Amino acid sequence: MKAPVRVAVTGAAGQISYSLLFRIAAGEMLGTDQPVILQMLEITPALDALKGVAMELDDCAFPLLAGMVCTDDANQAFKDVDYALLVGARPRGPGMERKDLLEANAAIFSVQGKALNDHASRHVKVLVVGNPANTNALIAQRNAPDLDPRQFTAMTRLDHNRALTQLAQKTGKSINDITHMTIWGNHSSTQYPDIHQSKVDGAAATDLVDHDWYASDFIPTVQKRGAAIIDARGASSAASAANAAIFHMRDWAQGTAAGDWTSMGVYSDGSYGIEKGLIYSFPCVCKGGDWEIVQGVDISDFSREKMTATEQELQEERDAVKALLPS
Ligand code: NAX
Repeated sequence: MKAPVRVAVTGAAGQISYSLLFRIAAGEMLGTDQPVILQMLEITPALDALKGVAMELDDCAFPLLAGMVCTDDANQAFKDVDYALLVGARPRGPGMERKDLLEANAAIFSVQGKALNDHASRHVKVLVVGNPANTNALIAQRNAPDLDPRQFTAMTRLDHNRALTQLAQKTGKSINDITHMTIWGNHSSTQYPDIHQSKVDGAAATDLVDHDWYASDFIPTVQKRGAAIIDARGASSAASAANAAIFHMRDWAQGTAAGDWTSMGVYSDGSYGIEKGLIYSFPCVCKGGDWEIVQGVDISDFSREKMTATEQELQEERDAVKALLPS
């Protein structure tokens, strides 16, 4: 049996974590031969609820669960962690403006970025799920100057998975037949789900669906799927978000499927003309525990306009919290 690795999960008493923690402990993220120590962070008022989650984890008698830490101290939660899934975030309260929300989260993610910088393994892989995920990831990254910016990522895998299913259902195929889906940009309603490179059972997706459906149905459906889930369920996506977090980390740690790519919010190196330093979702291939942005994808005028719109939103979000970012 391998030596255990340490996995931090924040917002550990929340609804996404209620699905996520059990799947990590079952080995679905890092493999069924990889023991894990779960280091769970919550705010002080939620520590009792977190204790209940830990009791349930105990009661599962997971063979791979080698230990647990429950804490309201980020320094303790991130001590020596190899993986950090930052799920907890401040939700929008009544009367809260977008800028207030960004600032409240900037405060949380700057503290967590510093704690990761000071206490995590030097090889930690960080995934930010809590919204606004891309900008929260940027804030954490900027507060962790001793870590490589490439160690901070934001989750657009749920959007990617939603796009796969919409295309599969439209073409009457299985999601297993679909490759090369891309989500560009922000995890928000400006994201751009792009099927121009997608293949359905080897055929070009754009040959199988008409442009009207793509532009007027597919794109808004994927962009607004989170709101549709809230309307239907009375609560935001939880199990599917946890699933996407598992897939994101699994692929980063163990590699993307041969011949395919995934979508990840990553540190922009200027690829495709996207401003360097933003956390922007690109098509990525993972191998050997690292990711790289897929190069050479053709960008049509239609795509460029949408990629720029979502880039501008990320620039605005960044500018709204600029005062709180270390220079
Ligand atoms: P919940 O409100 O059920 O849980 C969040 C938990 O975080 C709460 O238990 C809260 O006490 C805790 N928390 C708040 N501040 C904290 C802090 N400073 N340190 C540690 N814990 C803290 O929300 P849930 O449904 O689990 O969603 C969590 C986040 O995921 C939200 O920000 C949500 O918007 C975001 N999502 C992101 C998605 C994505 O694709 N990137 C999709 C799903 C989801 O909407």
